[in-house]
Amino acid sequence: MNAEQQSPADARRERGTYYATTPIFYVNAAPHIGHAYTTILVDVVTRFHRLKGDDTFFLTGTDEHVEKVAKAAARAGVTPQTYTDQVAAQFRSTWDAMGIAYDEFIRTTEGRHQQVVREVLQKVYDNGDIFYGEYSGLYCVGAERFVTEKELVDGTCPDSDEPPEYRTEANYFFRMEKYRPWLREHIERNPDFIRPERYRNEVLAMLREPIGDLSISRPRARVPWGIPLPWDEEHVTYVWFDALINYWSALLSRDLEQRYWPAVNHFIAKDIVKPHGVFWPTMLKAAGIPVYKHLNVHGYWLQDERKMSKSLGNVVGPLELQAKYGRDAFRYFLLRDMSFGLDAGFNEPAIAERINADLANALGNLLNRTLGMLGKYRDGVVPAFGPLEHADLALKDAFMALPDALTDHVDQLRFERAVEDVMTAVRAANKYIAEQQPWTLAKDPTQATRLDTVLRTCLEALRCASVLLEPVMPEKCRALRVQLGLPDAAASLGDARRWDAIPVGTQASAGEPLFPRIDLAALHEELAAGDASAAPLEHKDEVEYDAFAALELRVALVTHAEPHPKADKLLVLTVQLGPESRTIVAGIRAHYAPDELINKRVVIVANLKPARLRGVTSQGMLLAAEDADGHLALVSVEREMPAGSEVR
Ligand code: ME8
Repeated sequence: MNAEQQSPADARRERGTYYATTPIFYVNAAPHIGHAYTTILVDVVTRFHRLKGDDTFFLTGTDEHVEKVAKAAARAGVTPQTYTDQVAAQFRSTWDAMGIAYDEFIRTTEGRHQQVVREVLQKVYDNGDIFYGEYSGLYCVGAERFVTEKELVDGTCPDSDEPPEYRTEANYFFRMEKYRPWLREHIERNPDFIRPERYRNEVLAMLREPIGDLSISRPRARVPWGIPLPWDEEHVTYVWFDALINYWSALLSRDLEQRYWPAVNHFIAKDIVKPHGVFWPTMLKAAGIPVYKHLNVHGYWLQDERKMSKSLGNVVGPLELQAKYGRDAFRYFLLRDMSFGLDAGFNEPAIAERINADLANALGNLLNRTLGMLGKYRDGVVPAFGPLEHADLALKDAFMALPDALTDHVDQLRFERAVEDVMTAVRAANKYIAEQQPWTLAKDPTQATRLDTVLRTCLEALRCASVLLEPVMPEKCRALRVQLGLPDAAASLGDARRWDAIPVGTQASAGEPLFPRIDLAALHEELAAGDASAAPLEHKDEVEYDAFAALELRVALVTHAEPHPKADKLLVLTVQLGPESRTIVAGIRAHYAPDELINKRVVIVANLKPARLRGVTSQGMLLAAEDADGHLALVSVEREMPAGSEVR
């Protein structure tokens, strides 16, 4: 069949090639939830592609030639190699304990990687794209790069939150500026090269002005820990020039580059957009290697409104959380609660609430009720379908639409939507049970065939859900199918396109509850016990009624919202107060995406003196509740009230 005759669905079902990477993580400290998120995400995406039948390859690893490693090793009194061996092993064993199915783990201290780095460097050098020169500027050790004055936020590096130091060095430079016009054009011509769009725009903005040449070496006398340049052993390779090449060296060292390059999807968080969006493609171009296909950028997991990071010390251990909530349930939470590209707030009650709502209530309930009734009415034996009625067909259609919908969502990085679509169908199945009332059918012997159909419909719904959720919850989904009486085997996406896959007569039997409820009250108590926020409230001084009455509080309808052009934490909202429209600047960007706010009715202080916030005048203030962890929720009124209504 040629491509023109294929339907889009057929084309989608064709076996493709999919190569995905996580960043290689610095080995200056143990893995935390931020690293776990990207790694789990890539694990889920590659498992989804494997489910589809694609030829996939999943690469992760560690970035070891960094100055801070040399310093940490010196502090620990060991050699850098001993130190990195220990931490790299810790990353690897964490991923193994989390069931991450990576195909390759690369370390930048391995000979196979170093050899490729030297070859790439030599090639770029021979092409005349590397020269020797002197450079002075602000260097951030945390981010391992020179930063410009313009990039600094309150004197600190935007990537690491650390103050940079002034350095002058004679180094080798890569003629990066030369490739700027090419890169700009490439990004303009390939709208999905960097995704989501906000990061594409960020990189395009960087490319509107000169990007300069990139210093790619360090004097070996100062930094002995690194890969020596092939033509000048007195210099070692700069970390990014070394690290980025891992994505290529891992394939080359196994003769896999023909098979997987350049069908590569890099996954990173927004802290390392510049090295991946600017340094890496220009390096590839200069080395004559085809440029990668997609750079996929996610936001940060925030705790107390701050990025979780090793240097900030506010990290939660992924293994701890996995032990407490279960491996699959924890993965489910991470996938469902971050909207790709945006930041997400992290806290334990949110994990528990998500597990209870989706896994215990929706999916767990469907499983328990179905197997309970099957046991009670049919001794656990899977019946045949009778004639299908409208309600049966509607549920079947909802499930049969999912494989293509999920394929699109995953292609377009809408992971939370993919998961939510399955849950919507699962909730519809629960509603179907409530409407069909199998317990009533069971009382009437003339309805035996109808009862068979209803039970069978629920069994197929569960089976399809287990196939579709398998990339996110591999163990639980297989265990679910075992309870349905099916073999303990991996599924394929085609299994979710069938509605008749459980052989009639199969013996099903409920086992251990797969998705136990979490006792929220106990969790809150436990967290409060270890949390200073459980201290008594500190009240402000009492005020006269008049002081309160002087405030004009009103209901306002949000009609437009966008990020503040100059401040990371602020959103600029347009709100409607009766006939009047106002601009309000609010520090809620870490808590709400602009789109989420449109059409919300919020409460504002309407007679606050206007204030200029980073160049935009705010004509009022939003009210929001804040918990001890710094999470915000906007105040609104309990019924829909006209915009402009006064709040007394
Ligand atoms: O940058 N939320 O390594 P790194 C979400 N070695 N993701 C987070 C996160 C958070 N709060 N914190 C970290 C490096 N991450 C370089 C990369 S690649 C050639 C070299 C994740 O150990 C996220 O994937 O600082 C981010 O991009 C990465 O960890 C940074 O890891």
